[in-house]
Amino acid sequence: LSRLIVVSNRVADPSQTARAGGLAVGILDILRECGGLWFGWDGTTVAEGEAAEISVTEHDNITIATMPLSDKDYQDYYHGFSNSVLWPVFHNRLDLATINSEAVDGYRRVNEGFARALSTLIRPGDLIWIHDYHLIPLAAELRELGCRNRIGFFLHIPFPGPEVYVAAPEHAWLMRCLLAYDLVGFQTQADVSNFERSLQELEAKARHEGRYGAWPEFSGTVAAFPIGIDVEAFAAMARTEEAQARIQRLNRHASARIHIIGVDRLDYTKGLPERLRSFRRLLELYPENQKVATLMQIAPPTREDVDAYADIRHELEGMSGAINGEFGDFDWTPVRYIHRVVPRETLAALFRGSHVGLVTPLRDGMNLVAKEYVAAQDEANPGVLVLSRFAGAAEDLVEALIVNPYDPDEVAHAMQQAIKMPLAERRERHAALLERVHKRDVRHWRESFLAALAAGNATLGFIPEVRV
Ligand code: ADQ
Repeated sequence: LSRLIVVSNRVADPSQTARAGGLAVGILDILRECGGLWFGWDGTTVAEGEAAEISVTEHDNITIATMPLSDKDYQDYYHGFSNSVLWPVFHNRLDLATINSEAVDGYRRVNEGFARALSTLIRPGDLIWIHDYHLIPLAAELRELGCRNRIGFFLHIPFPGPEVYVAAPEHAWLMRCLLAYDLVGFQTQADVSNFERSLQELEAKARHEGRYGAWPEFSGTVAAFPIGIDVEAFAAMARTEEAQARIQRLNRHASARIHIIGVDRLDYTKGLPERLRSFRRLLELYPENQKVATLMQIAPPTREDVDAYADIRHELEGMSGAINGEFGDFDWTPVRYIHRVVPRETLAALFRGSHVGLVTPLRDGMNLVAKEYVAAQDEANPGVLVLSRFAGAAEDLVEALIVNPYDPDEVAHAMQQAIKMPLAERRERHAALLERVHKRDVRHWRESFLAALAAGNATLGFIPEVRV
């Protein structure tokens, strides 16, 4: 078995597995199984000019190698290009992209630096798996340094269509960087098709301008590997006695009988103001839900140093205050808004105790909350998932109530349909969803990706039929 090297912007701490999310655990498991190394930023910054030393530690079978960034690198690479350009552009939010050339330089510089540090740790035969938009140029930089190992890339966020993709600065360079991989994995078939169309348009443009010779030949594989969760582990958390007690407390203390839940990082891609607007419409269009239904929105802070994130926080606080002021009563608070991280066990219990799971991002690579909501339900009396058509998860989870998150009336109707849905239909939809969530779980995701990376030699557009 080849040794596996995983590279991602942030690295999970193997000694803190209990607190880590499903994805981190999924990656740690495979590293433990085949022995491996996880490389990335250590989350700290050092002053300009101070040496950024790589630190290497061993945990059982896993080597963790991390390094700090300089303050300027953090600003340009992380805050600047990754989160203020690639994140909004790839999520179709050109209006929120802040484009400046220093940020691109920083992005290039950090990827070069990571490649130099990582190349000292690579052995012949290692499989290298690079994650996400922060690190698109890493394989090209490693190739420059003579690395001939098989290198795969997985993009956790959507890939936009060509008309949006070309708004990213240096998009032709970024595309060439992607062609340095042996395997490029996306969340959905829609992303694969967007990537292929963007590539074809750039090739056509280069050919038209007589520069076709300069365009690199791509011999790698492109395919969709929809990410999943550890279904059993999450379901088990929702079934504990403690979870049961929490659900009972929720029902005893709240005057509301119907619980609707949303759980998302506080990010403008998650459609939170639109969601509150839809909940307001539910109360207006179906007043029987007043004093009866509650929306619990859990939205922990992220990336608060980016302006757009501070804006969304204020907007949300204003909107939930307005709904509560207008509709609320002495014994009923329509919106419960919680702005912090909640332990995963608590989330699992809250999902299980909620009649409706509201997952309505404006754009999302996959969305694991949708899958966690399904996994946490009581099969005998399950809640209903209302899911945005713009979440990657909607490609597979077709038995959810699929909605357009921009249309508050449509989402309100779907919530009402979910509230009124007969038990037989809820069970039927849930059983079908649970089967899908099981089939494409986190193990299937990582094993099918790694099988394709190890096997190689397919051509563009080939979808490997890997069953593990
Ligand atoms: P995210 O945008 O972070 O991930 P998501 O897939 O929903 O979105 O994952 C969020 C995770 O954080 C879930 O496991 C959820 O339970 C957890 N979480 C959210 N709020 C929490 C809270 N208050 N307390 C504790 N935990 C909380 C990116 C992409 C997604 C893609 C994933 C994985 O944007 O589209 O699905 O990567 O590839």
